[in-house]
Amino acid sequence: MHKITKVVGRQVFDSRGNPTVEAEVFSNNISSIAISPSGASTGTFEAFEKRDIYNKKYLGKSVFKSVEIINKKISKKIKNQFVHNQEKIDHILIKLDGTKQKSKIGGNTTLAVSMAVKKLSAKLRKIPLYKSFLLKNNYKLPYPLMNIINGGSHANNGLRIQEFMIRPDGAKSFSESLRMCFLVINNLRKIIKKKGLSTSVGDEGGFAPMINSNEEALKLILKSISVSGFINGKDISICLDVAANELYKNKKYSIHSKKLLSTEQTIKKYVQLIKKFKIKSIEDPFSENDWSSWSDFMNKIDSKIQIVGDDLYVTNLERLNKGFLNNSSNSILIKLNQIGTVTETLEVIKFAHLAGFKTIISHRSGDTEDTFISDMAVGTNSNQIKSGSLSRSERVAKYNQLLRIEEELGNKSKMNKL
Ligand code: 2PG
Ligand code: MG
Repeated sequence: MHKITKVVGRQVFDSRGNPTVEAEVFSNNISSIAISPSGASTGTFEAFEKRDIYNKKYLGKSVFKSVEIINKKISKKIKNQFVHNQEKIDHILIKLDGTKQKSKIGGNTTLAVSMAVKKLSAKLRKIPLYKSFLLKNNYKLPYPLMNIINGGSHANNGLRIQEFMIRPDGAKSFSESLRMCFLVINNLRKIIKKKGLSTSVGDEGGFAPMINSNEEALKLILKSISVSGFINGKDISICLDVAANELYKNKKYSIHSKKLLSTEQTIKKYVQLIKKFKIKSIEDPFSENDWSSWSDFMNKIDSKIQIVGDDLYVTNLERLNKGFLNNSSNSILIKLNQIGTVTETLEVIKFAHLAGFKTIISHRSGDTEDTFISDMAVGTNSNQIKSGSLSRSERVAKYNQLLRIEEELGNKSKMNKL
């Protein structure tokens, strides 16, 4: 049986150029590395992200304290543990922190170690990482949710909605799904350029043109779908992440324009948008504490529309349970660093599936070359994966890993159901 012999922490950088935590876990001379990502539009109930706020050398953003905790405390605590005993190791990390939101040692500290242990276990067992999660056979590929126009806190334009995404519903294989997105993105670039707007990209690799109306962004996408020869709502669907936490003030929302509207008016506008643009999925349409608006919305819309809780649930079992009881949504976004360990993340996914929720595995807006989430999406039978656009290597790396998995599965490979 393989035992952990050493854990090393180090500070590396994420896609926004900010410091982040990397952990390397050893079993004798074999090791695996994992890196924690970092969000911009974060939920209040997420695991705490530890940074050296008083160290001005990196403007308060360095993670040397986390590195020290890994090298001194965590290394000592998990040394000699069996590598394959993920749950036990994760519980040691949870106990070492001891707080509800990992506010002592940081979810970014625990997660890097937890993911590195998972990777090392698969490596030592000589199995691909995706085979080490919940599923034992019948692996399927997730549909990509590609964020092709960036707004909100991920871009400097005036777009209020954070993510305008496409999902290639008509694709029969993962490689085909990428080809479809590739075509739409290339046509969108041409359309944006023709309008004299900038084709530079935002944090998640989608275009960030200087436009400020949601409808204008949606019209650009609509056009690029049809120019590519696809039918909106059939071959390709438009999906949104509103990230409404950022647009909530005095119980009102400024989603559709700068004007603050009541929940009732906001729902009415959503219903119009869904109809006009055949939108199939909306993430975080309301703020994280506004539970009643979520269930009001669910009661007003067609049950086929995917309503996704991200900041609402923060990959937390208690909050998901509340959402299940309240009929708040029918789908959950899964982000490992919202909770801080692999074991807790898998518990949330298992519960979500039992409750009939769809699971969408997600990157963070500050991400890295780590492709753990691609394997996790396949290994947990998750329907979809959200990893930005087909641009910026930290985004594309996740899609490339899925291409490799698809190739390895060969003619057994199938797409998951939507
Ligand atoms: C989101 C994410 C990822 P961030 O809101 O879903 O797209 O953004 O990592 O900034 O929270
Ligand atoms: Mg979100």
